[in-house]
Amino acid sequence: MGLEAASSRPMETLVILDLEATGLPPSQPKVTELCLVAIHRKALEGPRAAPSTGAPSQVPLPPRVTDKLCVCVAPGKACSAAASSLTGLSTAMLTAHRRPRFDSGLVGLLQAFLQRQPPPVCLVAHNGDRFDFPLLQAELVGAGLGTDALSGVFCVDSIVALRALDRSGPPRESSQRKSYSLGNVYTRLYGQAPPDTHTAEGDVLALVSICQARAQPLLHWVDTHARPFSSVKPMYEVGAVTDQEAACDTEKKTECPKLRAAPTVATSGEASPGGKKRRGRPEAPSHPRNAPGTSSLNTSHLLAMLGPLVVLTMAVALYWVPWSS
Ligand code: DCM
Ligand code: MG
Repeated sequence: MGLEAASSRPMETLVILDLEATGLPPSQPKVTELCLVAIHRKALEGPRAAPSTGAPSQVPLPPRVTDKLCVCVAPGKACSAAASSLTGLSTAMLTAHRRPRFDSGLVGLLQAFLQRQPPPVCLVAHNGDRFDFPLLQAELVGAGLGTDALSGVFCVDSIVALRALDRSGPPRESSQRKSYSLGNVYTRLYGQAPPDTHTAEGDVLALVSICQARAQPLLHWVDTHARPFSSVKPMYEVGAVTDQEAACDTEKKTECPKLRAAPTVATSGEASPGGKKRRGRPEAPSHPRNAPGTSSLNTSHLLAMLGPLVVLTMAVALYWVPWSS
């Protein structure tokens, strides 16, 4: 996408990212909401940054200069009860509000948003290596783009970063077994739970506050550990969905002939027996002559041809029997 960057250069823009989804792996989750907040490294290095050590401090104001992109997405499959209860989002609600699917239009929006940022750009997500990055890659592939859709962009997982920073800190800290969940890290730093958890924007802003608390060491760690986003493997195998299919509302399948033809795969998105995710695309009809596995079609043709032949044979037999005796 033209965001050329060399990993040897310091990351100039951090884009804090969070995805909400229909559930957790291995359910092949789909995105229901995403939020990206782009921050220039100067905003973290600047005077607003919170002190990096000591007792819980006041939550800093977020940097004044940020770009923000928050989008709700119709997932095309049901949210788990747990996911809906955590996020406050349901497939019915997203559909009722006519949110489009994760389609090529949204990918274009993401690319344009990232393109505006001074490179090198690095995505930062909490547990990103295991959840947000592979899920985003699966959605990019599902929208018809390849895993290079965000080429030139880098990524780091803030859990990995914070663990590594603690390990390199005083032994007293690193010897403790700590939880690195977003809520627990935030509470350790600021003595209170983060607001608006499990909304994409709320989680991003909580992570921004965490980044502000550890700004200098974190930036240094990011500069030395950022990896190309294109190296992230999709969370699951997925076939591309055309824009027409993506535009079809999964809860209004009757309005979409393609989806009506394959309602089970379109609504659930669950793994097929082979483990391959299929989403709303009906099976291509097998060719009756060439393709294997068309025996039922051939049998009916054969019966249709044999029928008259049997009748003819019986007639001839009846004619000959009286004459021959
Ligand atoms: N999630 C879930 N069950 C959990 C935690 C998370 O299904 N116990 C899913 C739904 C969330 C998504 O993961 O939308 C991302 O989690 P988080 O809100 O922590 O970013
Ligand atoms: Mg979240």
